[in-house]
Amino acid sequence: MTRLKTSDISNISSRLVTCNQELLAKTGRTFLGIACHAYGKDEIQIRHRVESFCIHVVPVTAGQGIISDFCETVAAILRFLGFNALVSDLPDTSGVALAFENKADAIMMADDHRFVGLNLNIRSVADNSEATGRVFAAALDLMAKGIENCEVLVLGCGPVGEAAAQTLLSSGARVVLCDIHLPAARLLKERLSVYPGGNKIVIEEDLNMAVSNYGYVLEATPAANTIPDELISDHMVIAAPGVPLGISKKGCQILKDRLIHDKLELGVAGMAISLLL
Ligand code: PYL
Repeated sequence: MTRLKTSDISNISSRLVTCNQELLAKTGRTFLGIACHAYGKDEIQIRHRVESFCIHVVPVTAGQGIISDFCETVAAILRFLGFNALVSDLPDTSGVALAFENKADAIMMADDHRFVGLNLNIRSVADNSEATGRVFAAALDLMAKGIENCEVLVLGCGPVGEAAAQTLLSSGARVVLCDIHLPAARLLKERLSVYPGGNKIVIEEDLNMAVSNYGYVLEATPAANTIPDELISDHMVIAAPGVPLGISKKGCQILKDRLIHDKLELGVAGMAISLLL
């Protein structure tokens, strides 16, 4: 998992309104709407519930320590979605204890290995990688105006790619897996074979060949420039949760409204909605 830098996230809070409008133009839904679509929830009902749902974002000093602006940005995204969210005054154990003592409904916190949401009432866990893959797959479904029976190339077979592939299968898409580490693609194909449509999963071993052949791509790799500019076609639609973005600035200009990417927002929205379930 790529560790975010403050420079990756420092402008997120100030651009939430703009990014929300851009998502609306690309998918017909907002951050909240896409997250509700990902989890099959009615947006109107969710709107009524979010403002009374209290989430404490707890800084974690373990490992490489705190990333400046990380917790503040997570809380800003949650407040933008309508949640009653705050950054705890205390980190680590003290922050967790304070959330319980203040009867918070949930905690969100991240060490160097996992970023999770914890529902303190029903003891559920929302994992950022799983939620991110699920929400970006839902965004691709919306951009495609229904991904059912479409072939989708999933680049990157890690936790985010796995959640995305599973969500795409459940949406009726025909999933094609590609990873620079072939055993990772094979292992994921095996794990997904138990789901409806999982037995039809195809593995592409040549990334450039794969990118040239598919119009819908879910880019979930931790590498920059995964998709070379010369392979980006006029009909391509890409949802890219991978950090850093696997497409160059020139590639983004070619794709324009046919690309969705962010480094934290949609994943946090998915985590929050999954905590409400
Ligand atoms: C959650 C992000 C998404 C991509 N990489 C993940 C990452 O950067 N994880 C590390 C987060 C550390 C947060 C730090 C703090 O400020 O509380 N412990």
